Amino acid sequence: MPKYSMISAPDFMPVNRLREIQNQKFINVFQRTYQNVPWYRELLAKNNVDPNSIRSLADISKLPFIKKTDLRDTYPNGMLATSMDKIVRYHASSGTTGKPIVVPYTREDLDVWAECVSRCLTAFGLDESDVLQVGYGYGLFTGGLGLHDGGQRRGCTIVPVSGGNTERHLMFFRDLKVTAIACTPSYFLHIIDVAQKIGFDWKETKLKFGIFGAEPWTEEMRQFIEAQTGIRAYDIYGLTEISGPGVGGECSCRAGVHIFEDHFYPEIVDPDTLQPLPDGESGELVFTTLDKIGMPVIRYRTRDITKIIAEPCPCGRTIRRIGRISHRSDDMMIIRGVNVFPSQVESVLLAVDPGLVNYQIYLSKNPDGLDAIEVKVELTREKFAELGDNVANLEKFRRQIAEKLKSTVGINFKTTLVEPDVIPRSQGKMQRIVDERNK
Ligand code: DLL
Repeated sequence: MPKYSMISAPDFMPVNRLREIQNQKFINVFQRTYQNVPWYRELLAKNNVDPNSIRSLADISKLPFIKKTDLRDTYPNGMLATSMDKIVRYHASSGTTGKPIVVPYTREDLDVWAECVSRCLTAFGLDESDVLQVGYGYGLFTGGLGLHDGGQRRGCTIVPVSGGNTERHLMFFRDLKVTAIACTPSYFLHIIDVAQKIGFDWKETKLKFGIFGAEPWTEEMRQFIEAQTGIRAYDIYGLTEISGPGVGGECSCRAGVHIFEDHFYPEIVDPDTLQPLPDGESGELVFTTLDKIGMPVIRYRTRDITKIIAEPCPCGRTIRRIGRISHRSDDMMIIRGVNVFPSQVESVLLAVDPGLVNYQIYLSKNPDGLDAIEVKVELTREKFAELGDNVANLEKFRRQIAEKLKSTVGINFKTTLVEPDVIPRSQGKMQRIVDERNK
């Protein structure tokens, strides 16, 4: 049995003990939220739920869900469940429309968050000897400060570069003997791109771990990143409303994301009927925060689509896993009746050529009012040098992609090849879908 630090011991707790803890914490957080948040009392009254009927975790399905719009509508402090003098920090998630969702944290909330990120790092294999460079943005976004505090808790040396400044990232990788980089997968693609342009040699670094999350990314993308740089890439998951990065993360088996269930209770529900789904079935991930003091949420709908993997993981962790988040329900495009996700497009492109990592999907309306979908695919420098001035070969390559998209996804994509450096790069979350339907 490998040696684990105290901090990761809860990951290996006997399941019945874990369920007992969840049960006790659930009753406590439910009662606290009911007593302290008038909005929640009204929600229960509107849904005819008698709070006395909630006696254990088995009763959770009697409770209504909390939606993203509820947090927006109660902006800024309508969901606060403690007094303001206990709040030591705010973070916010920026959404695409309207007001942001702001989340207040107490000292205890920050403590649980740092513990969970630290448990993720332990599961990836980091320890006190590691030098962790943080390339997630610092600020209201939880990525930067989340990895910073968690990495420090793990005892790593932190290099807080934040997003941007790509050449400085590369310089520090080499000069500060950085062993781990944490950033969005799309920003790491940009780092790889810049490294290639300036002739950076990855072998001159000690980089071993990539800690990637905050947006969906595919297995094919993992293989591309690893082949280019020689690191091992790990998935870290989380969302601001629940805490930030570190709601879950992979272990060395890399066969799903372990959820820190002693703090965040997961459920999967059918996004249409809202009925709970059995383990193994895909649906919307819902969380109840079991310890949150500042802004607890009970049955919060994440809009992330995944499934619970109940089988024990070979790593020995007893906390359950979820499948990688392939997409958010908001990112699902319905094109002529067919459900399409950006991750399907990504898998197809990378299967045709592992370098086709820069792409964007455009949605528009045909003159007849039907939805049209176009994928713009950026050629790699090598492919551009090989095909650039040969129109027939370019067309052949374009058709190869279009046909593979049609046969895999089931609809016709307008497929356009573009030159290197045309698709906008991102320092944070990459916008893969450009929706021009309402323009
Ligand atoms: O993205 C927190 C985070 C920071 C996670 C750094 C991991 C690393 P939000 O900005 O609130 O918080 O966005 C949360 O991002 O509901 C998912 O849709 C998506 N997301 C986060 N991690 C992953 C992942 C942070 N590993 C939203 N895979 C979530 C797929 C992810 N999607």
